[in-house]
Amino acid sequence: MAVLDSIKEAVISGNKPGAVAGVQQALNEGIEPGKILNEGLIPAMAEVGLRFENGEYFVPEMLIAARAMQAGLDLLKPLLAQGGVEPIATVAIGTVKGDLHDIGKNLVAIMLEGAGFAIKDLGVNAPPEKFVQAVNEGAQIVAMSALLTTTMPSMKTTLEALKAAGLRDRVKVMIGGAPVTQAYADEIGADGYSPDASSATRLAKSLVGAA
Ligand code: B1M
Repeated sequence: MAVLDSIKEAVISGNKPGAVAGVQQALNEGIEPGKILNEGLIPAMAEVGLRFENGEYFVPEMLIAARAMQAGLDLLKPLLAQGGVEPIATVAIGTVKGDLHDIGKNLVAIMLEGAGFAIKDLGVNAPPEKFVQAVNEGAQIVAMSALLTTTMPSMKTTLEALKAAGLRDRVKVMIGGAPVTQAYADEIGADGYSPDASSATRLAKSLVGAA
């Protein structure tokens, strides 16, 4: 459908008004919100992720595309909720305690939302208790971001808090952020690490068996 192609094109090129107008036009044409999401917005963000991984796009292009997708998604969200489109899983995402950097975390959240996950954003400086509470409230994935070497240990503390609360077996834990590595994820017993927002969506899907 031409309008779905125009939505894709708008998101890929970071054209926010174009994405909003495309989604509105698709709704006016009577296209199901789930179809607009699955055949317009999600493949567009997947393409953006590929271009990022291939070195064709950099963080600014990805951020601009993510904003365009978010604007289109905002229009669809209430309709998707009414239509009963089920998210893949709920992700509780936050920047760990002591850390105020949120640009990467927000990008990961938007990409995950664009890939079909429900997001519970715990914000920045999120203490272990906040993650524990989110899991108690039903989150199936905990996603922690850290940009400072001094705040990385809070990821370990959060894992320990999940264990102490008897929740570790009920949740998958993924981590990321500039100083974080796969070796660190292995060391603290996280279920996965991803280096960027695009691969974070693949990791999250594989963690819940939706790859
Ligand atoms: Co800060 N800062 N900062 N800073 N800051 C860094 C991180 C730093 C590397 C700069 C430097 O010294 N070269 C350095 C950290 C050194 C270290 O510990 N190794 C640093 C420092 C020291 C500090 C302060 C301590 C400075 C001071 O006050 N003396 C202070 C700390 C405040 C605090 O947090 N308590 C501080 C403050 C700030 C600002 C508030 C001014 C601002 C943050 C604004 C904001 O986020 N709203 C800021 C910024 C902007 C930066 C830099 C310049 C850029 C970070 C960024 O947004 N990158 C940064 C230097 C740099 O990186 N060049 C720096 C873009 C973003 C898209 O990338 O966050 O890496 P990133 O996210 C990527 C991946 O890492 C990954 O996906 C994202 C997209 O691909 N990813 C995940 C991230 N989270 C993920 C989670 C996942 C998976 C992937 O799964 C859950």
